[in-house]
Order: sequence, then structure tokens, then C-alpha cells
Amino acid sequence: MIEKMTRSASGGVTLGRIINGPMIIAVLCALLLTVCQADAARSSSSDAGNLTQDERMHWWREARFGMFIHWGLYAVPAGEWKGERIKGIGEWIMERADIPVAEYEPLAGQFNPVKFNADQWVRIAKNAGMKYIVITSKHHDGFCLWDSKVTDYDIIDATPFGRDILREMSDACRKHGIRLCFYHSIMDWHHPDAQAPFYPNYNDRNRTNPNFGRYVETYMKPQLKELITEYGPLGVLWFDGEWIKDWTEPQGKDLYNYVRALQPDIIINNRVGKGRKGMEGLSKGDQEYAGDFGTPEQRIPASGLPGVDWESCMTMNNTWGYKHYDDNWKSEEDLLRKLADIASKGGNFLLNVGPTAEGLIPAPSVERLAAMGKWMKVNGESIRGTTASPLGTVPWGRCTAKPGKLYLHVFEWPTDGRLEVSGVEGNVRKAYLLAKKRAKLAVSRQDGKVIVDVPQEAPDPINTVVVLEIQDR
Ligand code: FHN
Repeated sequence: MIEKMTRSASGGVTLGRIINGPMIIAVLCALLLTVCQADAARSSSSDAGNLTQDERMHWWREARFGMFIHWGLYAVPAGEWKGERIKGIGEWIMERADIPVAEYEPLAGQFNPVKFNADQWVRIAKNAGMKYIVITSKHHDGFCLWDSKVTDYDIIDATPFGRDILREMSDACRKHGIRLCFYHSIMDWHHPDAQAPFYPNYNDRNRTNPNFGRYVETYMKPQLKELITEYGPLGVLWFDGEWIKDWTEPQGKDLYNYVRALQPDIIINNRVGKGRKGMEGLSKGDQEYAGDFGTPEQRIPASGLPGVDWESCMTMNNTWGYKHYDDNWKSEEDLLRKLADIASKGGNFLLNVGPTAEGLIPAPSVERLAAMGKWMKVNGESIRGTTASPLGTVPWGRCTAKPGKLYLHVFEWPTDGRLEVSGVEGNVRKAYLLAKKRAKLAVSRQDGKVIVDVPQEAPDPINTVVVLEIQDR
């Protein structure tokens, strides 16, 4: 027997009794395991409490492209109620068709998405070049896509499906290295302490519920705790439905702090408070609203939101939640150019899919995402981790930047084979097509402009990326 000193995982020195060969191996393995577990715990949660705002936002700014998923009971009626097509966005059907809670609830009995495959959804997002997924944990209709302890109005207790959708999404995202994020509606048309009593106008902006505080403290907060502690670590909590009269900016700030106390490095959108409009155009120092980023919806701010992190969320057709007859799909060209446009203004693109009640992402969405993925495989470098255009607006397309590099996204290919670029500072060391990195393009200067000699035909008629490598003067 030998007496030996060993250093514990926590750094302290322990005195142990030692022992023979196999035992030494066992002890070393146990030590290794402890160190690995400590490391895993650190990276999964929250030594991140010490992160600066820039460090906390880093992965999100790098990502630039994410998938929004609106999925819930509204996928069952899919835009139709009692044989009538209901106008407006599909996930609002409960409000638009004046459906009482007692008539809407039974949709849960019909929600059996047997074709749902979390792995497949995550692969669709990943292959599109997306780095995060924001899925509706609970939309305004109040139905929960996870096994919540504080209600039976959820996927496990109320549906024949009996599988925890968010659990499966969480596992698949972890497996594929995609950040899982949750959308969560503050407004709740199903809860008696929230907007359920407002029927038939669940969205009545002038009404309040005297019990709303109870809903927040005994329902919404416990639910958020479940989501963060049991399905996390999460990338983003994406709040919505904050415009109701019962919700105030101090409540938003309180909720922001509550969520960050549970996971300090989490990112939270501006709709946690009343900052949806206010954040726009404000410089960081002036932000008096809770939230880490602005959320322009269905639009791209003309000049971005300087000084503020932001993300444009957008549908591919006209609805967020599935409507079986909405075929107004944006083209691949439109979507790809929007992606470049947003990146050129320093924002993220959160592009929505609305899966069917069977659990399938509609084929037109899958096709468009595949096309975007094909482009991103070649050109992703010109989107991910880039910053806004230092050239301002350019006549032929858009521009994104990284240190020492300009990415020229050419939508309108020059007919004379000369791409003119104004405002480039520093010497151009090299120019090439991102799709053909080894073939150098000739560059000259004329009247202060950089002229790049490009092929006669546009290599990619939607968006060909020309890279300029710049040497600082
Ligand atoms: O009312 C919702 C709508 O259903 C959808 O979820 C969008 C997504 O940003 N947000 C709300 C409207 O601002």
C-alpha cells in the first residue's frame, strides 16, 4: 500500500490510499469523468454570467440565418373553420373565427402529427445554412408543445400523439449542433387569468384581467422555468404578444431578469417588454427597453437598425401557421436576395415554416430551403459572421464585410464585364468569385473606383458573390 496525494477536480488536494494497477486506472477514469462533466456543465450553462453583451451575442451575430417554426393546434383547421376559409394568418384562427375556448380545445384530440421527425426538421434547417431554430413553445392560443407541469393543455396530456415535441427538437438540435430557441406568447387566449374571458375579442387592446398577475406568477414564469431548465440551454427566448394592455415595460424588465437569472447567457428579444417600436433607431446607449435585439416583422428596415442588434422575421407565403390554401410563395430569388439584403444591413434573417398537422414542413418550403442551402454551401462565408456594408448602398446589389474582405453580392450582372465598385478604401490585394476561389479576377482603379473584370455571363443569376481582399493603407 502506498499513500499518495491526488488533486481533486475542484483543484483541492486530497489524500488517498493507493492502491493497485486496476484501481489506479479506475480512479483516473473517475477523475477524468468528473473533469469532463464539470466542463460540460460550464459550457452548457452559465459561467456565462460573466459574459459581456458582445460575448453573449457572439454566436447569434455569427449565425445570421435561422428558422422560425410556427406549429400548434391551428395546423389542424389549417385556415378553415366550419367549411369557411378564414381570412388572415392561420395561427390566429381562434380569434379570427371567434372560436370559443370550449370549441377550440378539442382540436387537441385531433392533433396527431405521426409524420413529425425532429431530426428531419433540424436537417432541413441545417442544410439550408441556418444555425438556429426558434419554435413556438406556446402561441397566443395557449396550447403547449411540451409536457408542462402546470397545465394539461399540452402535447402529452391533451393529444393522442403523446410525444414531447420540444424534447425531441432539443435532442435533435443538440445532435446537429443547431441552437434551439423558443418563441413564447405572453398573450394567452386559453388561460382564464389572461385573455380567455375576452372572447369573442381575445385581442381586445383595451381590456385587462384583474387576475393577470396570478397568470404571470403561477403560470407563465413556472412554464418558462420548465423550458429553460429542462429543455435548455436555449439560444434565444423570443417573446411575443406583449402589446396587451395588461403587460407593462416594468413587467418586461422583470421577466427579462427572471429569464437571465435562470440562464445568464440566454438572448432575449425586445418583445419581452414594450420595446418593439422603441428599439428601432435607438443607439445602444439609449436603449431604455428590455431585450437584446429588435424584431422588425415582415420587413427589412431600409438602413438596418444602426447600433442595435436586429432580426427580420418573415413568412415564405402569407401565413406563419399552416393554411392549406396559401400558395403565395416567395421565390428562391426573392428569399436569397432578402438574406443578402438583411446581412448587408447588419441583421439576421429568421425565416418561417408552418408545418402541417401531420408533422410535415410543406414541400414548397422544403424546396426553397434546399435551394438556399445550395447557395449557402458555396457562399455562406459571405453571410455568416459578416457585418454591414461599409460601402453604403451599391447599384448592382449588396455588400457585406469581414476584416480585410468585402463580399460583393451582385444581383445585376454588368453587361460589359466590368463591375464598378465605389468607396473602397485600401488596396485590393486580390479579387475572385467566391464560387471559384482560385481563379483571380483582374482589378484596376479608375477615377477612384475599383473595376473588377468579371465573366460576361453571370455565374449565378440570383446572386454571384465577388470577393475583394483588401490591404489597409
Ligand atoms: O401575432 C403574432 C403572429 O401570429 C406571429 O407569431 C408573428 C411572428 O413575429 N408575431 C405576432 C405579430 O406580431
